[in-house]
Amino acid sequence: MKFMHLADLHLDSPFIGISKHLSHLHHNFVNAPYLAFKRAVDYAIEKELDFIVIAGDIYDAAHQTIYAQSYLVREFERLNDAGIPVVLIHGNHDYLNTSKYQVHYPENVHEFTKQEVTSYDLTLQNGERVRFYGFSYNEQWITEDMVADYPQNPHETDWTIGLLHGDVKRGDSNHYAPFEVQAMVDKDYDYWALGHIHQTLELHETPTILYSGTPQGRHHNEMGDRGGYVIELKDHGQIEKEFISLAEIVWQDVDVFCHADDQASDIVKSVEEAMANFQAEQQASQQSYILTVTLRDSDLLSPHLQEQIERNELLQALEIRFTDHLFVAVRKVTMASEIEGIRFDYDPALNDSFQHITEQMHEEEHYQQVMGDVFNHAVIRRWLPEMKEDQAIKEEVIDTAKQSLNQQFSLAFEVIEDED
Ligand SMILES: [Mn+2]
Repeated sequence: MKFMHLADLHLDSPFIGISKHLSHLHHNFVNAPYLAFKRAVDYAIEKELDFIVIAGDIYDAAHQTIYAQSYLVREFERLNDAGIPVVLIHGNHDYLNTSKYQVHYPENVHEFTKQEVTSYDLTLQNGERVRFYGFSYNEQWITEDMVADYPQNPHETDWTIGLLHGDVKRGDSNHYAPFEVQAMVDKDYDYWALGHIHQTLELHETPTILYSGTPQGRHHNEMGDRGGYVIELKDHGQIEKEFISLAEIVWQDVDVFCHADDQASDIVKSVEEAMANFQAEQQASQQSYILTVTLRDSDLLSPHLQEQIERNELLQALEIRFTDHLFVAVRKVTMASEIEGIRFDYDPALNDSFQHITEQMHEEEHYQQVMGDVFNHAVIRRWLPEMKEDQAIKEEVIDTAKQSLNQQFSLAFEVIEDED
């Protein structure tokens, strides 16, 4: 039997962290998770897969937009018409408030609704029977280990699959149904379809315990191609795993090298060459690219040109390249010297504390504390409540804070040097 494993679709992501100069691409970004899912549905229908499992975070928020709901229902109906079942759970982003209105999906869809482990049996067209075990989040956090509640494989069906949205037990922040891999292995299932981690990650090979990752990266930290997995379970415990590219827009890091006598037009040309390479690639991939450019050896450029680049002047000179509906755009140009922290070499203690602070900023608790005033502001709370959870904004805030620190302290460094 052959099925598709998807997770973390985050359909109604607002993408409010997109830079101003790309604002007219905002629509493309908002649409990307939907189109990635559509690609998955097209693939499943074309290859006549037996079913699709979705391991949570289908929607980005517990309050789903009408657009997201109707889009999902429409795609599920296409699968229904093709005779392809869907089995899904909800995660921490799209947790089900069961006391509120429930969405009714087409009859090919089985939705685990309870925050307790239940089972669902599916009979495939070839007569084989599959047992699924899973649960959905009914609240944002689940701190208990849910794997304990999954039964030992009773072998009452041909196949047994576990669905879980969560994270491996670690340190002191265990808010997402923390589990231990060995406990999953001990259940003796044929496959574990995991969601929550946005990159592809295999936690165990036999039996396979796998995060399929998100089909559409939402910020530059979710770099590279994204998609889902097609899993074929064969007799005698054999398994075939194939990554399927689904992303509509791919985030990429690009290095561009500077030379001592480069003037502004040379740098523009070099970045445009890099963009052209992606444009060539796009013919085959049918994907758009959003680039984060790092100018290596930017110290070699004249101080004046460096200042201009710092003021984002270069970014404004780079036009978005379109091929039909696909694009290649640069979201940010950073000089290597800005991000490498080499300006702190004169004081190892300062360097350490800089590293420590920037790492700490990534911890959710610290970040929420630092940003508390912003997030609790009446206007933000009313109009942009999702900002608090938006990972793109978080990355942007941390990047900007880093650069600002870097700039301020590097100035101090120059002053000290001058005094010598
Ligand atoms: Mn999640």
